[in-house]
Amino acid sequence: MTTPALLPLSGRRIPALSPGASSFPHHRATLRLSEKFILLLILSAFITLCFGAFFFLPDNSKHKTRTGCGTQTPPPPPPADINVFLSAPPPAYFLSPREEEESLRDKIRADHERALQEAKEKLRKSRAELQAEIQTEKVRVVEELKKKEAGPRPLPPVPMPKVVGVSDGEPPEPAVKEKRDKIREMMKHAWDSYRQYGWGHNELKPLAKKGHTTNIFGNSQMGATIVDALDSLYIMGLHEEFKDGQEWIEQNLDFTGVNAEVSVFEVNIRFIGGLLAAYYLSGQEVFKLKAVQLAEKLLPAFNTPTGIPWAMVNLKSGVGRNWGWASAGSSILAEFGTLHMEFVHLTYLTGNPVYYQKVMHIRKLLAKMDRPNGLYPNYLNPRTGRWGQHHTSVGGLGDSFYEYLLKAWLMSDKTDTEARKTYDDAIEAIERHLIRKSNGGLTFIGEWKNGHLERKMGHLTCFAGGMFALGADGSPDDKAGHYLQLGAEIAHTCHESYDRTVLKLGPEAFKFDSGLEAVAVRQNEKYYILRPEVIETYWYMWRFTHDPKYRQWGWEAAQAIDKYCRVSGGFSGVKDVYSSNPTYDDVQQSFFLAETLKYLYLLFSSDDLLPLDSWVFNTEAHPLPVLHLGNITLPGSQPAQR
Ligand code: DMJ
Repeated sequence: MTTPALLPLSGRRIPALSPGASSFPHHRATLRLSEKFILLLILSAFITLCFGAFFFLPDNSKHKTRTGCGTQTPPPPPPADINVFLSAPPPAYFLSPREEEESLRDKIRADHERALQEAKEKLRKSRAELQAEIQTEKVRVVEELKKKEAGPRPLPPVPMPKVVGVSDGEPPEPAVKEKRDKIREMMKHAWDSYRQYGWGHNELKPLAKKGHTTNIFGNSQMGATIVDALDSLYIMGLHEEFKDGQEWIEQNLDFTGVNAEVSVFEVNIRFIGGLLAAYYLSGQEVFKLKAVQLAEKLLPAFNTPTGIPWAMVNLKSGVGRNWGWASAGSSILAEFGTLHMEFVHLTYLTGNPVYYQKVMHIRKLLAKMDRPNGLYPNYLNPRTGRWGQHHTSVGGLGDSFYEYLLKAWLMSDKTDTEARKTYDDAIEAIERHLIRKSNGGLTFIGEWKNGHLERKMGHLTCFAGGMFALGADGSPDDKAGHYLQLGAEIAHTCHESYDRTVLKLGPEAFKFDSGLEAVAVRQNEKYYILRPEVIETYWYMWRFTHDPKYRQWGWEAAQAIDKYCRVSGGFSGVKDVYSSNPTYDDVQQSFFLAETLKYLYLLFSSDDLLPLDSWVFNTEAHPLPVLHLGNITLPGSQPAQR
């Protein structure tokens, strides 16, 4: 792989600079740099002339005149603080008004003559000399920019958290090993296909065999699949592939000047989460540096009247805005509520309190707000600080907000009791208003819309089974058994949503209404896009219960994915899980490598691989170590309290 001179994420490489070459060869609508330079010279000489004429002309304030600069009115008097414009004239209080005027004239005359002299010299130079000069200047500017923006800034040394269980041996049971080997083979097929057809693009179109991107990445080329897949490659022992990904990141992942409007949430969970996990697993500094550089680019998103971040931010300009479809310009709960884990780690690693403060500010603001029926609506207006539409969901728009409350507590070595309490209160309200049993006895989590329960559950909501199990230990009133049971019931319901389809893959959303039980009704809810949530719940349930049915269910899903989603160019989503002849959506999602395959691999691994008392998985399945802070206090925080 070659190293381009400058590598913007947009994939439009700025060509290596060669003498006389234009920086933008395909855009002759604009001027060449050399032409711009000459124009600039002429313009500056002209401005100097105008400025000089302004002072040299006799006092003409009584007459209307044309100064040569196009004005028809007398020139205004020189500004009182003329020193701002002219370098170092004698201090005015030493001179009489007349001397002051003389001094100014001399200065202007000298400036004028120098400018003319420089212009003459430039014009005397040959074209080759001018080009060489321009070239030198360009190289200087590029070097300076590189140093200023892209150059690695050393981060303060911090104690590396205890990193345990980053690899394990082969599973002792041959049947388990065989399954795990199969998952690794699927990972290799997904990665190799992306490597071959989509390298550097965000995702892969496995049928068209080319790169794919979406608006969450600002339609730029940021190699999302590479960053998202790194830690999965690492724990699966695919070290050559990991190295290949690392090299791409070292040479290409550069956020300097990238003019892309990205989703703050997606970039945080996939890129920052992915880079941090890769750093902790491998110890390679480059991942930490890239994570921090990117995080800095996200910070302007928090510049809102309330400090609730915009959903999107332009990485170059820092201008933020919200999705057009979100209730009255609102930010989304699951988006601004899913930054905590990564941002706490950023402060830990950099010593910069800003990340911690941003997320704690969000938490404090939410704590002060009234919650209808104790529920958090999915929409919050970042200008007014008021809730938007009263819609509450544990699936899309709400999901990972609850997940991050629990995980903030776990990640803090259970010292962040405020997060735990907030989680417990939220789950208590959810159980009261959203969780029901269907006529057929399936426990489901519905959606609350303006006081009405919609008896529909999303594939995304299925992650909650794992969350309930993960939060069981430490739940109030010793309800651990209850929450483990609730997790098992959700896992069962979600398994049913898979089992009741033709492909044995779950639909995007399914109903519990009018005699329907865990099946999709609308055509646009019948797709499966390689999502992980059901398998994620199987894995957590397996870790907490070791009930073999979870491995069995996971294996069923893996086989179905391999049978119906695998194509020669990778893995694709399918549009209808109830059709024996499904069509493909032609997208290999980056989360398939980050999450779906990772959770499957872990399901057939021992509990020693990424043990849950040492690691907490972010919502994109990127493992971050528990911070045993002990006596260390995070910058910007209060001392840890047990
Ligand atoms: C992932 O990007 C994350 O899990 C996120 O929290 C929501 N869902 C997708 C995958 O379905």
